[in-house]
Amino acid sequence: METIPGRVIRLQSGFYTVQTDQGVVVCGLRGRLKRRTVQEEVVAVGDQVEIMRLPEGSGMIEAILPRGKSLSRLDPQPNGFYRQILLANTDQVVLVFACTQPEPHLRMLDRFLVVAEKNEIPAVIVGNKVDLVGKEIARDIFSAYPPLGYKMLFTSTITGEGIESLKETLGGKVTALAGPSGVGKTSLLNHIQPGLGLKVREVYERQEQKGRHTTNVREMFPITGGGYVADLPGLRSLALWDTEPEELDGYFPELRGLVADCQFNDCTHRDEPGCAVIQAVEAGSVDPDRYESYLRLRFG
Ligand SMILES: Nc1nc2c(ncn2[C@@H]2O[C@H](COP(=O)(O)OP(=O)(O)O)[C@@H](O)[C@H]2O)c(=O)[nH]1
Ligand SMILES: [Mg+2]
Ligand SMILES: [Zn+2]
Repeated sequence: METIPGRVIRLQSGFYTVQTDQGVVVCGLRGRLKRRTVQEEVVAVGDQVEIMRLPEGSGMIEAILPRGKSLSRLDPQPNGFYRQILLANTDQVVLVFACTQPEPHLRMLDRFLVVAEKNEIPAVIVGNKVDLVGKEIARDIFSAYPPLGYKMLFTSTITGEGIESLKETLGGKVTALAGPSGVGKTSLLNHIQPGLGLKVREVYERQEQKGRHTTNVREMFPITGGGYVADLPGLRSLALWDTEPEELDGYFPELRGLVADCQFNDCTHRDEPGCAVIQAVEAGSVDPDRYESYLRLRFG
């Protein structure tokens, strides 16, 4: 029997909706695939699979392709760590904040960036509602980020500024979207594609209230012309779930290269003598707010 390639776009109680060239097929999973060899999610949204079509229109997942970069977290369990895949084969994380209304919460942005860095997934920052402050002030608010290598877009659903760039950024890619409530995520997606914003179920706030119990993405949504977008569950506690304090400086691009120059090789960069990070902050080459985010994440 011929199999056809596809991508899992939805999980619902034991069934998997798979997008293929021949349309959407609701699939079951072959029993032999359920036997795990590693402590990891067997099937996640974003997985690339091979399916067999069944006569009555449904299908069967016959193979799951090796995953690329995925957003994941390690869940401590009595018998060891279990890797929960939030979104498989994630090409990028798009972090949406408003330039104002609500005021951008840059500590939260830094926390999201740590998650992206840890998962080795490129991050794009969107400063929405640029119409309310103007480009100059907007650039100033987010000035710390472009020098670190993060792509930065300024958008407005009122004037249409930046919408084309955002559309291009999302095209053909699997995007995990995140950002606080009220920043304009739904409005932006609806401008990219009518109805898209309404389809993307936002789980951010609900997950925030539940605290640490982050769940997987249950569904991602196709973008006409290629690509998918999924709303990422709340990340308030996600940044630190399985991050050792000592590795945190490695997730700040501007600190990464400095730590080798600290006098002590176990330097925490808080108050040690001969700390290259502290010296860089004092010299103005490391942004003090970013450094503050590092300290908060490391020491609470
Ligand atoms: N001034 C301005 N308001 C916006 C913009 N985008 C969204 N809004 C408004 O911000 C509020 C929240 O937008 P919404 O898309 O629901 O945000 P979400 O919670 O992130 O999905 C709504 O009242 C929108 O009309 C923008 O670019 N400029
Ligand atoms: Mg919304
Ligand atoms: Zn140091």
